[in-house]
Amino acid sequence: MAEEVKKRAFSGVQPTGKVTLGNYLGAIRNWTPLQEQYDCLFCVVDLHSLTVAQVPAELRKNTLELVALYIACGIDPEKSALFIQSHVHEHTELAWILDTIAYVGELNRMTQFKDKSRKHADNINMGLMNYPVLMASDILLYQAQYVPVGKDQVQHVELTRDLAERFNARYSDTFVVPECLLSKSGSSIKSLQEPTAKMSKSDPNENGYISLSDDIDTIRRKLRRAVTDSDTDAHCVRHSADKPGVSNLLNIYSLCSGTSIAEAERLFEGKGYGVFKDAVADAVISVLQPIQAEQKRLLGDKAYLEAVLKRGADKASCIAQKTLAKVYRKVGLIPQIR
Ligand code: AQP
Repeated sequence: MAEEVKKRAFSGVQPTGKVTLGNYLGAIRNWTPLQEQYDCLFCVVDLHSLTVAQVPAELRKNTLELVALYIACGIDPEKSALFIQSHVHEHTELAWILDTIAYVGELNRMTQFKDKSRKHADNINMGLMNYPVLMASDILLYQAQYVPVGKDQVQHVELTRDLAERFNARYSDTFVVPECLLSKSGSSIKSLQEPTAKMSKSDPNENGYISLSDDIDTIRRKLRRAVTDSDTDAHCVRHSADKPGVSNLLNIYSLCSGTSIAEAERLFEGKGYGVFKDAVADAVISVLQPIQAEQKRLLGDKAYLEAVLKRGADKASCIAQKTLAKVYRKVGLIPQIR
């Protein structure tokens, strides 16, 4: 009997700093169950992180820490390919081809480009604008059907779909047109200080985010300081659009404790924000502590991490080479005789 071909899923995180609870609940955590169903590739997208200024030694450290974190969060290198983007040179090569069919106007309209241009006004480089084209290349290179991401990346996946369809229409069927896989409740974790904005690892206000490497005291302190809502219903733990701060904390509590939001509202009825925030901290700590311990253990075993990365890059390269060769042929480039 013919073996069933699994559909493919691809995703990645940039090693731009300390990974946040938002990255974890919105993306990484949702990758683990996919490994059973799909052929998964998970990438540390180091080339993307160069779009904002990096200290080279820190970038190297963050990259390795992120590799260990993926495994500590449940990515199993026996099931999924885990690799570093810059180890597979086809990512940048395909990005160039896609650049030739991407329009300046559509890249100019990307929300992340506008946000980051505001935040890094002294460094609005071409890479920042080109970021979504490189991301499209990451995905299309592997003919991935599914891209598990948080809400903030949906616009980039839509652009990836547009580029795939445009290329297919111009040069005949080549790319799988991918779809987003969004988790129901973790797709947008908000800043603890500004609960209408997303929690982000490059937030200059450290109290806005919980980093996956924060210690117990820091997690408690940040959650106690989290902005709540001063409405007539003050101290009422309720999930609603007019209470973005409390709703965000309820969301975090629910995702970390496995309690539904309705159940959590009942649990904290009449108890006040202080008790609620301490319970959110307990729930977050219980999720992060085992991850931190495992990440630390893995970082002590460099040889293992290197072997995982080599195996991951070998598997990824194999798929990437095939796609790129097909693309080069379709656009009219002459293959090199070897
Ligand atoms: N607040 C969030 N809630 C849910 N999901 C989130 N993601 C990011 N923030 C949240 C998801 O995490 C994945 C990896 O993101 P990334 O590091 O590649 O880039 P990003 O989306 O730009 O994340 P950050 O934390 O805001 O990074 P910086 O500050 O460096 O730009 C993606 O799937 C994203 O949706």
